[in-house]
Amino acid sequence: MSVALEPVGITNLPNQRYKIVSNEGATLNIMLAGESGLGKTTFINTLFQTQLKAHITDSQRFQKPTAKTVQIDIIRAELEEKTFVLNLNIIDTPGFGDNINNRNTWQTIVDFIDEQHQSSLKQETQPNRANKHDLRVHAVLYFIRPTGHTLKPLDIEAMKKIGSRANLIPVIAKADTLTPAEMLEFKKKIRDIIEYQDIRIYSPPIEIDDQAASEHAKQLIESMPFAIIGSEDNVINASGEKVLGRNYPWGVVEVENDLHCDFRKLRSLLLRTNMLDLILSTQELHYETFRTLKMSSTKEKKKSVDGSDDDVAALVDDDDDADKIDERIVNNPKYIEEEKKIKRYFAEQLKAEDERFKQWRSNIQTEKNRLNQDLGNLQKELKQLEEQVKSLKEKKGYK
Ligand SMILES: Nc1nc2c(ncn2[C@@H]2O[C@H](COP(=O)(O)OP(=O)(O)OP(=O)(O)O)[C@@H](O)[C@H]2O)c(=O)[nH]1
Ligand SMILES: [Mg+2]
Repeated sequence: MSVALEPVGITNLPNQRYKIVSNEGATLNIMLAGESGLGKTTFINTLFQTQLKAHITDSQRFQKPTAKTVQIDIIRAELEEKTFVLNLNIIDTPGFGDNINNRNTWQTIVDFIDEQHQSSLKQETQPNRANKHDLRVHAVLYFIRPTGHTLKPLDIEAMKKIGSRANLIPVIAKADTLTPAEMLEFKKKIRDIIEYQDIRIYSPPIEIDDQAASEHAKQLIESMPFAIIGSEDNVINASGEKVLGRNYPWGVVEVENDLHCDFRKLRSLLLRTNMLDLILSTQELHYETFRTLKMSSTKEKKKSVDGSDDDVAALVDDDDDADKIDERIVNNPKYIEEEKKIKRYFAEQLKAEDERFKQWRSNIQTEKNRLNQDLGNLQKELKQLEEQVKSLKEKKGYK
């Protein structure tokens, strides 16, 4: 899909690190997670000011049969702004938290993130890398229900898992349902939980040599978790302007008004100031962590089999399957040769021991014979001496 857009700001991207992304534009993969009905689909349509995805109505949502697992829907779009092309993949996950047992509801999401890293790792070891298809998740927007109270255990668990493998950006959905005071309070509570639970969230880097950029980054950090309002409709605001927003009997809430929500800040982070950092940190931090963990676990498996570190790269592509690895190692000619050598060595050792035992037994036998011989001689001598004593006694007249 190629969509003509009102400028969203992606032309600013080349200002970040032009050369890295200029050739084929950039690829940005954004994942949406969080409970059903929180406005994930609406948000993405709002962000790109176009209906990238048609979303189900509330009545459809309630009638929908309960899915056993979280779905993964990938929406691809190519956004063009002036000469800059953004290849966008939105990974929507409808159905999150819909089930009766939601304990492992985050598993599908986490598996998807891991699978993308795994497939990049696989492609890295392939000779033909030209058509490398990259769906590594650069940012996960995690939608939090605007309860005003606290985070659910499900959210805490899911955010912990996601934050350890991707850039996690928590957002408070439907910000228009809380008053500004309630929102401030709720944000503080969530920040406290994030800190207490040691949940790793994305933090825009602060550039010391760029005053304006570092100010902006600080502002972004302070605003987290971003409170957002999504809307696909235009409304007329108090000053008579046509703006994206939602109509209420008491007035209008505006998507792009900083007094109403943090939508603009989040958009800036995703598409302007931090797009490249999201992409690079996915590569340099999350992917490298995954790679290191994967490599060391593969090494461990191989080491335990033959004690050497070689040829790890040749083993990584199917490394989840321990049996396959064992099979490949067992069929490896180097291993077969090694095994033969060990067997030969054992056979020789056994033979030598056997010889030694036989020798020892025959030595014992000889010794026994010698001792028996000695004993016989001594007994003979004793007898002779006894006879001498007897004949001497008779000579002297002893009785
Ligand atoms: N008040 C309010 N309603 C919103 C907002 N964003 C979305 N909605 C409404 O919430 C409902 C659900 O929105 P969706 O975008 O379909 O929700 P979703 O998270 O994609 O839901 P699933 O696809 O089922 O996971 C719709 O009726 C939206 O109009 C918002 O910021 N404020
Ligand atoms: Mg949806």
